[in-house]
Amino acid sequence: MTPVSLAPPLPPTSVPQLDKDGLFPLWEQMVLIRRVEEMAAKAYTERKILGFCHLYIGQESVAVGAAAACRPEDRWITGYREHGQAMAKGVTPRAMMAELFGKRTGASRGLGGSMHIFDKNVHFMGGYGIVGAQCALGTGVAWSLKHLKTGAVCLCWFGDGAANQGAFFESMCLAQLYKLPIVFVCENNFYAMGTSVERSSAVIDMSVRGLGVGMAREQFEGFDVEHVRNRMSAAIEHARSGQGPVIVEVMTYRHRGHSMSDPAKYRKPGELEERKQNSDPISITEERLRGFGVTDAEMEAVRERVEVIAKDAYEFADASLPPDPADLYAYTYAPASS
Ligand SMILES: Cc1ncc(C[n+]2csc(CCOP(=O)(O)OP(=O)(O)O)c2C)c(N)n1
Ligand SMILES: [Mg+2]
Repeated sequence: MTPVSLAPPLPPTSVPQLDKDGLFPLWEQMVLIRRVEEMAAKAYTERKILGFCHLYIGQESVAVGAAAACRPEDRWITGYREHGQAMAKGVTPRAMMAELFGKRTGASRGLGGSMHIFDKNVHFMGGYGIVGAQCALGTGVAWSLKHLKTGAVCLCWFGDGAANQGAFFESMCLAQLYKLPIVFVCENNFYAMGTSVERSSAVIDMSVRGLGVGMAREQFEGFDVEHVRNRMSAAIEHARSGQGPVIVEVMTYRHRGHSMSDPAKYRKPGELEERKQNSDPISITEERLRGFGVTDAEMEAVRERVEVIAKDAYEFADASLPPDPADLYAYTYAPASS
């Protein structure tokens, strides 16, 4: 019997530092994601969007930084707080908003809604409403990627609450055993619905859960989009090179409630304001861009462009038709192959 192997540390990143031209589009993408979600919040209050709606506002740097570290063929699979991840992976604001509105032009043809955005064309393998379920599904995706020798990696996203689910632990065991090309990305936003991590977990560094199966792990702050891109690059390179999976825990914070119907009585007084002031990923990147000499006028021009795209998404969704009732049972099972 060989002794238990300790997980290797993640290597330093090999990607070059971003200059102004590299950082600017990442900021622009974060601004777009936020504005489209603000538009979704407005549509929700107008009852254009029904059912659940979990906003990603405050966490944009995590998805955008991760996307900057990925190749287009890499797969993403995630939970229900997925609007930002979907757009970062390439789902268009129109397809996303139309899905939220439950329209046939939506990414999932209006049959999925906010929690079930899916877009095969950009390898976005879905949001899922069962907490932790995506870990098992993502492990299956990674299994197929390995056996089809695609060279692609699966990013499997979940929250601090999902890190207590049995499916997550079981998935880690298999993924490590078979050295699958998967990065488990735990977005620790400090709360699972209204329960803080301290109240739900004895060990609050979720990434150390990987050590039990010998998985490479790391925990880092996710408010600086470039830092996320660097550490995610290291994790993805490790998984892509065949060395096996990685678990990264990205510390982040959501500015909005758990969902649109959250009374939000569980935060400490002043906590949200302090976080918005000091840890807002968009403001942090804005400061860095100013350091590169970017002017307020240049940023304003982007905000105006983003406003047009977000409004267009809203109007497109509003004007689209609902799904055809004849399609009620379509897409539940794959068509039988002939
Ligand atoms: C298996 C299962 N248990 C419980 C729920 C109810 N539920 C929905 S969201 C949620 C909290 C999950 O929190 P976290 O994983 O931290 O993700 P976050 O909402 O913070 O992004 C719970 C318990 C569920 N959807 N599925
Ligand atoms: Mg959480």
